[in-house]
Amino acid sequence: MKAAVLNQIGDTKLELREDVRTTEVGPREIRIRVRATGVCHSDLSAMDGTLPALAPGIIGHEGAGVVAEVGAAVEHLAPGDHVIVTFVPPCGACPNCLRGQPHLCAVHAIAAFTSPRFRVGDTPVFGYAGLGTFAEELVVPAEGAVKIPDDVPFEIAALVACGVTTGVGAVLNTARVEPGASVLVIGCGGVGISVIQGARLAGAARIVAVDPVPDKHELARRFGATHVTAPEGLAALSAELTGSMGFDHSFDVVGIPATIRSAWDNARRGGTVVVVGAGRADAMVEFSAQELFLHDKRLLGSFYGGANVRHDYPRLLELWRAGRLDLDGMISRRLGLDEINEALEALRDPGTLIRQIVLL
Ligand code: CXF
Ligand code: ZN
Repeated sequence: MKAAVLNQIGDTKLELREDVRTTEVGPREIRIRVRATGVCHSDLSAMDGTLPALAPGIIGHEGAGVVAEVGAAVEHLAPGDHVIVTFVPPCGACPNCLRGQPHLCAVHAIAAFTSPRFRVGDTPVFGYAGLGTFAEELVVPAEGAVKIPDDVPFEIAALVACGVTTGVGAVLNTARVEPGASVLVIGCGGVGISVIQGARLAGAARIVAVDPVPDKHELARRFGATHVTAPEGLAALSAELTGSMGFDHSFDVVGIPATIRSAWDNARRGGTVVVVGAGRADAMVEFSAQELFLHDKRLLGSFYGGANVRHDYPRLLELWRAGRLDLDGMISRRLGLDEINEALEALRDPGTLIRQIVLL
């Protein structure tokens, strides 16, 4: 089959090949025919070494498709089912799953680094984060796919696999934003826009979006931001809206020390600071020992929007159906797999794109 292969970490281009195979479907695995995949910033982060990934590998982790084959022990899925994939398949039995934090299940996530599910000739090829949706087909654990209604377009479904769940989940599950709250969102890419939409859903009264790219401001307004600014304008806006007390909830959706620090600085005492951006392991953020206790802020990480995919995927799709979550508007353009390098190049430029969708 056709797939886009990352030969080495550090490569800026993927190699399109037609001789990629998946492994056989094990008893508890399924094969999925990928129909749509988003191009997420974490795919670039896998390529440039910001996030851990193995090469040779197939990246892409935001996808939807059709079940093509199921292993002998799989009961809850059948060929023909439409599904959304997940990069954290919840095993359902580990302490994290049992305590209600399935997004932290490590069982299959660790296996993704030890069991390659693709091959080129005799060479094992790893799927990024256990997936690898920049391929026509992939094999995943049966828990790695959530069945969805047949009438949901694949491109809409694909968005839910990462960006939308991560962003909306950070608001609803991690921060638990309350009606009337003031919310600050730093970074207006696909996940940032999803945080803005989540804040709108939660009933936030003020949603301030910060991004250095002017074209992102109009975009942020379209999805629910009540105020927009470049980073230099934030202090004045905080003065106007909060009397410089700071926002009830602030979200970093960039993942670099300066923006995390800004999210902290612009949250009110007793407010919530949520780090959604996926930063480097060696990037350090400084906090003084005194401010950490004195300001009484809740500094929270948010991985995968704290999501329970079996509960959150369906509810996000229901919100989309009800017209309360704009997913159609998040798609900036559609491409084919052979245009994947063009899509990655466009994403490197912090321009006007929200989500590019690759249709397979
Ligand atoms: C990432 C986190 C690390 C694994 C792949 C997905 N999250 C969002 O893009
Ligand atoms: Zn992602």
